[in-house]
Amino acid sequence: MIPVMAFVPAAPAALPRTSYGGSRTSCSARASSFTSRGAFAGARARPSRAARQVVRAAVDNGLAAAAAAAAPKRVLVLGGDGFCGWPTSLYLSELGHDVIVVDNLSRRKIDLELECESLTPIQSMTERLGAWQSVSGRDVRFVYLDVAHEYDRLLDLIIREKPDAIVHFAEQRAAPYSMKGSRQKRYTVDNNVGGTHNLLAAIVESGLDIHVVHLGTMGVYGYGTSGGEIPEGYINVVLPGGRQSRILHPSYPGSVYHATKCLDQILFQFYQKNDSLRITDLHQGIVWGTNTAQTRKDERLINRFDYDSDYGTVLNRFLMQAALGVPLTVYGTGGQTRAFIHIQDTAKCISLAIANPPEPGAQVEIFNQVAETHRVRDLANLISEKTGCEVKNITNPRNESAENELDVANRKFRSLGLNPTTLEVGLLDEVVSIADKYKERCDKSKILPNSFWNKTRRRECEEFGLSSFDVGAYSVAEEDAMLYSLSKGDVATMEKLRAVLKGS
Ligand code: NAD
Ligand code: USQ
Repeated sequence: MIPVMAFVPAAPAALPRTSYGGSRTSCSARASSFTSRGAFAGARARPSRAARQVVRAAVDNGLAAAAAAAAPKRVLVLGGDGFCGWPTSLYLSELGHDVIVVDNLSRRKIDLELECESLTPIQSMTERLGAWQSVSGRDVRFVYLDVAHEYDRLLDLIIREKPDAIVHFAEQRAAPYSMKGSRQKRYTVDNNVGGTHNLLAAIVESGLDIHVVHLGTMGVYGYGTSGGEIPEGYINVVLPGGRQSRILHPSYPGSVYHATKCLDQILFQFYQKNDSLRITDLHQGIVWGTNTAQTRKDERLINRFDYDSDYGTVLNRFLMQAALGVPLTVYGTGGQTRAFIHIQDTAKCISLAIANPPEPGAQVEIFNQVAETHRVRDLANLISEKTGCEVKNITNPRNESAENELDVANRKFRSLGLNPTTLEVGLLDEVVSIADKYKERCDKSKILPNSFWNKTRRRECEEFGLSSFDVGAYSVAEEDAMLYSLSKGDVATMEKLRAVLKGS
């Protein structure tokens, strides 16, 4: 008989020795819990009194991330050319860390495959790094390397550079792309699990003590499947016979992509147990926004912005659809609740994680990297009220719960001083204005879903007639822009052309 585990709610049990120790219900112990872990030592030594004072002052002033600069480290950023990796690399560089970006540019190659580019005009790595040097005076190096398939080069790099920390973003991260077909499913598993395992094996072979900071996902938990608040990584359970245990929260992935993050978790657990690797796994929610304080410094530093149905994530897609004046594409009822975090906070969280490695021998540290949760239809309605755009419910191409609740603990980052940005109207405006600025680069044929979770979903979407769903119509703003350009700004000509267009 298969023993049945009873899942008990995350008890406010004592946090493991290596966790951040602050109260689970308030942030009042913030500064002390931050400093008491030897935050910026990088090494195991307790930081000096002066260093602790710098840290305490920084945290008290809400500058937790800046405090990380108290101990600059050498950091490899795997996947540092991507949406999260690029702004994070610049942020870490600005804090004084010695940053080396490692990337095989596979995301740019997938742009070619999908025939859809970032809405924003991202520059080549050489251009990006040159621009950063000229605005900041800091050097960030770049290594073109495939983490999943060039093990020997990865090992050599690690031995040569002896990084203090390696931030691991280098995975295929789109759930729809991972469900497109068997080629994409196999690529996602091979790339993500192979890359993660190469990294862990190389660190062990190097013999160096390197802190791994990995970008995981909230999707490893399922969304609200354990009942009650989702704890940070571990859950207390009662095993058959009444035995109590604390285990990794059960995995409940909703796509091949999310499944690879579950497999990563098991690899982390094994390598920590077997080789005492120091690992932090960040279970991140959906990232929104585009630019950060660093990427705004120069147009050439602009971050990528995905809007297509494979790589575009829901909030950024809605904001961009609003800028284009096309209906917002709510899948199903829009009752899906998800966790969100702004891109600037992604970078801050990484710097906090780097500054706070687990003690040697400690279990894998897991943070929920989220700011807030929202239901998809509430986001659509909020944006519709703000911009006047239409909301359309279309058949869901995904196999997921139509409605779910989501309550997520995020106390660990908060106890380290993170005060995350929430969906303030000002920042939504900023994304809409970026989308508006580059909307002529949008290919509207890429907006509707074209990856389906299974045959039933495909058939249902075809029956609904996704292809007849009109995102191709010109919005008033687009029509104006087109007429203005054709008439070279002459108002009389513009009106004549408008009449022609209406008559046709
Ligand atoms: P992205 O696709 O924009 O960036 C990933 C980068 O990794 C790309 O530049 C790509 O070229 C590189 N890469 C992929 N495979 C590689 C390999 N084998 N070798 C070297 N480089 C490789 O994705 P992103 O949005 O920046 O996400 C980064 C990480 O954060 C991912 O692991 C993702 O799962 C996680 N994450 C992202 C979000 C989000 O909303 N964007 C949310 C939660 C978690
Ligand atoms: N959705 C819509 N309309 C759209 C796009 C999406 O209703 O036009 C819905 C989806 O059905 C889903 C929800 O919005 O229920 C979120 O979809 P998404 O594409 O924004 O996010 P997801 O596929 O979960 O993946 C993204 C990132 C991934 C990361 C994950 C974090 O691409 O790398 O791991 O967010 S989380 O969702 O918390 O697991």
